Amino acid sequence: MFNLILFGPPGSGKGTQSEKLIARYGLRHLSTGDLLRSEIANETPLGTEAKNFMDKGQLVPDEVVIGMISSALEANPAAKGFLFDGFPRTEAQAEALDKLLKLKKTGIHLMLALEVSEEELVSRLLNRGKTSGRSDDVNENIIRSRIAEYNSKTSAVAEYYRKFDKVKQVKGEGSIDEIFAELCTQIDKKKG
Ligand code: B4P
Repeated sequence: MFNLILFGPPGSGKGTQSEKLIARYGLRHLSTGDLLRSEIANETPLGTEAKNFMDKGQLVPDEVVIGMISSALEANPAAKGFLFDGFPRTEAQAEALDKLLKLKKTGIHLMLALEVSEEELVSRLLNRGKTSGRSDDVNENIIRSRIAEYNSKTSAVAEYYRKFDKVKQVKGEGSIDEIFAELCTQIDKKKG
């Protein structure tokens, strides 16, 4: 198995690059943002709870997203690897993911961390908000809250994986294809 985390602040290109990476490497894409938005669209109790946090630009509670990822892993026993997009976002989520993967006798092989300036993030997300219909993309204050949540709670997750020498930083500004090429270079190096 090959398990990859695509990491970075909101708007750094995780969703965009994930689509291309799963096509190239045949990994199963697990995006907690997409899973949560699907719960909201289906008006489930979990979705109703998550929406309260997402609309304010806050992280959804750990137990909710960990439970979702655990079910998604169970539902894909034959996957040849996973691409985790937007997860883990806290140290507690990282520890839980390690435990879940250990049960499957595997682990995280690589974290690719996209680096993008705050002004570029805000401009990309406001731009996406014009067409995405996402309530968390239309208001600059909410976008800045998401970036603040990332700085206070999520950026430490990279430190967690750095201890195990699993992190590669990649410049997330430039054309989508240039960034994709650099991500592939890092994956191919790791896979050997
Ligand atoms: P996510 O769905 O993960 O959304 P995101 O971080 O905003 O987006 P992403 O990073 O994938 O977007 P992309 O850059 O591809 O999370 C949404 C919310 O869900 C969170 O705020 C939180 O409340 C909740 N949540 C999710 N996971 C959670 C967890 N594990 N724990 C707790 N809460 C959780 O795209 C951005 C825009 O940039 C697009 O318009 C794209 O076209 C553009 N773009 C991409 N690459 C570009 C480039 N190179 N140049 C120019 N534009 C580019």
